Amino acid sequence: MDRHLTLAVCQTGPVQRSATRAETVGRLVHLLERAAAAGAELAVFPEMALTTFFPRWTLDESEIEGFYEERVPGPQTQPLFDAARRLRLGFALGYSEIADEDGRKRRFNTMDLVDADGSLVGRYRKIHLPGSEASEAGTTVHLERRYFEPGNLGFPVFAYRGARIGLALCNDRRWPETYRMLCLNGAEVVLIGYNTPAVLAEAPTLDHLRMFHNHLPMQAGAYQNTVWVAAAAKAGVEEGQALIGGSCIIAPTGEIAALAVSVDDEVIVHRADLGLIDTCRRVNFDFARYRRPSEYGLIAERAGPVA
Ligand code: CDT
Repeated sequence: MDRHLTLAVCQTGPVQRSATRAETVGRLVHLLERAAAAGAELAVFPEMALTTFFPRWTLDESEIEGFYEERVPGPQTQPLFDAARRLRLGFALGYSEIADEDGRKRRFNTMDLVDADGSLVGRYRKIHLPGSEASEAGTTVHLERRYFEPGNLGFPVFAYRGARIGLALCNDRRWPETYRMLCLNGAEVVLIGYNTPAVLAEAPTLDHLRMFHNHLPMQAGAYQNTVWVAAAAKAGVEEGQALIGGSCIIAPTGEIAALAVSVDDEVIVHRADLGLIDTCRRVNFDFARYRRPSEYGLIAERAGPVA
């Protein structure tokens, strides 16, 4: 039986601090409409799609409140969920979450998977938080560790239109564990949102590799785990900081099947053949047949210290 899922990546251009939530949500609704018109069955938006990437600044408590969502959908994000229902198109949305949990306020960098009827399918909270808690001399200010806790939901996989979907956020995409854990949990498609600076003060000699290092781990993750990857950037110059684009849809072969060409609001679409996962698995990565987890620990123990 043929199994396909038409994926849309809704890349956004910059979201400036002055933008209202209504304006930003309006942009996202428009992107969702474009994705639906192109035949998409599932769309992915960037990390922190509702606001500017505020961890680029050192802010105090009184200044950060407005960047977090207490409830999703809430009054300001409801139009997006109404659009999903109207268009019969589910989506994954990255945003900053503030939750009442364990008797205290907890903040997470979160992505929700929303069904085509506007209901919540599942939630992921970013595990790999890059940067630092306070700005450090000679480095790009990137304070996710100041504003968020590491995710506490593991790497869950959710059913959507008969496909198994995993979620990840930005720096997660650079770690092999992300794809491996999601795929051990049965993921067939991994949806990713990101905000990635085009240059880093700490490593200017690597600037020319920023896009290569964006695609390399996602293509390797897709290939080595026989999974589709769809990744949405927030791109362009946001509050004076250039963010890379390069949003893409990657096949389980590791090939880029669709690629954004701008650093602005843009939709790319690809009809993903889920059958390709089995084909690629047969060639090499049949985990049940060929992985040897029982051996990996032994090899590490035997290796001993480097002489
Ligand atoms: N948002 C996010 O995770 N960005 C990181 C850049 C970190 S720069 C210190 C990324 O891996 O793209």
